[in-house]
Amino acid sequence: MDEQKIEFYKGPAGGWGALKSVGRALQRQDIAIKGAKTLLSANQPDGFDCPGCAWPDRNHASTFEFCENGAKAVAAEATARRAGPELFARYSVAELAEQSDFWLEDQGRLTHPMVYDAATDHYLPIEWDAAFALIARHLNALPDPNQAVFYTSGRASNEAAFLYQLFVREYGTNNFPDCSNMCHEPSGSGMRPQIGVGKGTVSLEDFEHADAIFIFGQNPGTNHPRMLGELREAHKRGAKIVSFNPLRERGLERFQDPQSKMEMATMGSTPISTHYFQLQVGGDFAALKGMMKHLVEREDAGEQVLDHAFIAEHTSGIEALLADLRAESWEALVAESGLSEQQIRQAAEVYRQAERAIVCWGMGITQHQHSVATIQLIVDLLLLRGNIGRPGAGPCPVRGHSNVQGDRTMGIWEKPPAALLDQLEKIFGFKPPREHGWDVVQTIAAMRDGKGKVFFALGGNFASATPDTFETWKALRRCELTVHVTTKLNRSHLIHGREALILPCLGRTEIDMQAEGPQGVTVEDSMGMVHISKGINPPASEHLLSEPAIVARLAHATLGVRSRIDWLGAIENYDRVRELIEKVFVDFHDFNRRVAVPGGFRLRNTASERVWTTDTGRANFYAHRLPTDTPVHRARAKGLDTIVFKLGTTRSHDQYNTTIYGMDDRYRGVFGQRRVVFIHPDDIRSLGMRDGDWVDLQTVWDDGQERRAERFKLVPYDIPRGCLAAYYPETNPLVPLEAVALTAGTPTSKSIPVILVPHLAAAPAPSMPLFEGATA
Ligand SMILES: Nc1nc2c(c(=O)[nH]1)N[C@H]1C(S)=C(S)[C@@H](COP(=O)(O)OP(=O)(O)OC[C@H]3O[C@@H](n4cnc5c(=O)[nH]c(N)nc54)[C@H](O)[C@@H]3O)O[C@H]1N2
Ligand SMILES: Nc1nc2c(c(=O)[nH]1)N[C@H]1C(S)=C(S)[C@@H](COP(=O)(O)OP(=O)(O)OC[C@H]3O[C@@H](n4cnc5c(=O)[nH]c(N)nc54)[C@H](O)[C@@H]3O)O[C@H]1N2
Ligand SMILES: [Mo]
Repeated sequence: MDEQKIEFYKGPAGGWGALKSVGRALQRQDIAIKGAKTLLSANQPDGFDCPGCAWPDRNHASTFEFCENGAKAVAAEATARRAGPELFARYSVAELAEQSDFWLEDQGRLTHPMVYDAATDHYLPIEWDAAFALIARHLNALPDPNQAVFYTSGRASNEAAFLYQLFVREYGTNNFPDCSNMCHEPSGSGMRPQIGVGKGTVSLEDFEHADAIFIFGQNPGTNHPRMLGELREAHKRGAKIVSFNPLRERGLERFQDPQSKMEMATMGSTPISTHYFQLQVGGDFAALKGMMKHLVEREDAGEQVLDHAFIAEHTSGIEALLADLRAESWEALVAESGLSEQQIRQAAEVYRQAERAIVCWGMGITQHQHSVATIQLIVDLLLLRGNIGRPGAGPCPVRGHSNVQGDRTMGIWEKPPAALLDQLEKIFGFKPPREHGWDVVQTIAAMRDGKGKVFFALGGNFASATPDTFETWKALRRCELTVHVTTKLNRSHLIHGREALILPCLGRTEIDMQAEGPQGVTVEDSMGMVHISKGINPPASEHLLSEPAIVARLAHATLGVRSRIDWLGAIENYDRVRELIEKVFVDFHDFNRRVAVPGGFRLRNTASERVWTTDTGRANFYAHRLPTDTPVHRARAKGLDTIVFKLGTTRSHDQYNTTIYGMDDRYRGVFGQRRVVFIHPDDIRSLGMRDGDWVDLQTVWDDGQERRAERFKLVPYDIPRGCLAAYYPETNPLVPLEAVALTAGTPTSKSIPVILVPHLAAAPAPSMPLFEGATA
């Protein structure tokens, strides 16, 4: 294992550090020349879509855009390592479960479909047809299709996602929990009633015109490295970049562009943020209200701040918002945001002085109890000055998984709009279920309570990504059947139902050969651009099937002659799947032709045209009272004799969600380890503890259940007092299942009320190794 150390990182984000790190990643995966060639095909017009993140490509039709974490994601998939039947013959499931998450994925690509054998506690190879027959038998035996659930992770292509929702709805349920439920769900829930679309309205060109870019709760240096290129350019032409983040994140401070020969040769770098506001975890709500209050005060003092013409022509509800802002007290806004009145006014002045403004946000905004309201305040702020639907302005929720936005567009949604169901009925002639299905949290509760019996996952790592880990594990273990379509071995395959299958699939980087030749799939990025993705590597094993093929063959096996759809015909050539997509969704007209153009096409976004498909036919302002009833407020009101902290769980630089690439978090100065908790030095002293002490984190909750994550090292950090940060997924056992964003159901992974207690070396080890290093 690498040396464990904590060392302040002095360099800029990007630069040579990023190049070195890619070299190591390729070496780890035993990739030589092939890897380099694979990297050069990422985000090329005739290559595959990078499986890293959903940030759009600027030069989709020209040069390769270097991105460290994109390269790591590609290397992880194109690895030369294999996890074949020998691995499963050598280790029982109980033995595999003893291994860390890092070790599991590090075994490499899965090569054969596997079935769980309870008699020996081993996974054994199974033929594809037998696997599909097994699933079909379970599905057809359920008295009610709503006892089955179909999870999706956001890497699935449009084609796979479309066929999947079609199959599941023809089968008879809307139980579509997906990773979006844990991610940007509140963005859609907030914006849809407000501006008529659940997506951002900006495109990359808008970044060239914005005078100010606000970034709330995002760490692009790690999670969207290519976004730094846009921010760097914006900074260079004098745009103001304003970050709101409790932690000082390196990538939001300085960036050395590996694409710039000049910066690389001279060790130069470009500053990113012109303003950095280190607010309290969850303080954005109050900060946003404060910014708007400042604008209204200036307006009331006789200045022309608001865009009255826009407000009059395009919006509804301004009076209630203004009244609410006028009544709000600065004292409360300061207390809740953790920023001074002057800081809030300063941020608001940057906004006021900008002719055109963009607001970006990520998980720091979406994973709280009041996320939906916070997002509506962001949109209010934009609407006050007409910053939607003109160049250089608009909301920009920055999505995570590379096709998470496309999956939702294709109908992966537990709350499908009636219009989609009508359309499916009209075109395919079956009666889709009308009742809404379960989201992620509802699915876990339903399986735990015995109401969900068959769990099928198209990608992802449900057992590790979800909240309240042990409740989730109980839930999965109560299932009659669990099935995972996957590229690599992960925890979810070991926390299985009475019967279980692992179905290995092709990755994005691989050639997808079907009856009529090699196929491409399509994806939609965070800004609504749809383009084709074609693999270039030979498949990791000859036994792999593509995701569309798995879905189609399963549908054929399950529905048989009952079905109105020619499943096997559809996958002979994915053009046929796209023809079905275009029949259902008008925005995909001429799909095959338009996606054949290098770079693809942009989906229509009505809000960006100032067409408001809302209940009022206008953009709606929403007024929201400052909340004082969050779990953290309640926990603090208990009067415990120790500090109740607000814990935000976050990603390290060496991970992709639950996939751990390595043990370093370079920009935060953490090396060789992950069980750390970032804390203000004065809080360490107040607790009577010292740097480097080992602590357990314990959730303060009302249901009498103990939620504890053990053995974390205290790391003094530039973070506000009363706040903590630690990595996900190690901290997921701390998130109570019922702690969700109001109306969106998203687990509140960024604001968990916790206390710290000294870790007793003698404490019994957890019964199962909890993620990497837990038992070290
Ligand atoms: N390399 C890599 N790329 C990824 C991923 C990955 O794991 N690795 N994951 C992908 C996915 S699915 C997603 S959703 C995105 C996630 O990308 P991000 O949205 O950047 O996600 P996080 O790392 O969880 O946290 C973001 C930031 O929120 C800050 N924060 C925490 N609490 C608060 C708060 O209350 N207010 C504010 N203003 N900030 C807060 C944290 O300090 C952190 O800087 O990235 C995608 N891209
Ligand atoms: N505490 C806490 N919890 C969180 C979050 C947080 O910030 N804090 N973030 C949440 C967010 S934003 C998200 S999006 C979720 C992520 O939840 P998921 O999407 O479920 O998790 P991932 O870790 O992205 O899934 C990784 C697995 O996907 C499989 N995989 C990779 N490529 C492919 C492919 O091409 N096809 C298929 N079929 N499988 C593939 C691999 O087996 C890999 O093990 O986690 C959420 N959970
Ligand atoms: Mo995500």
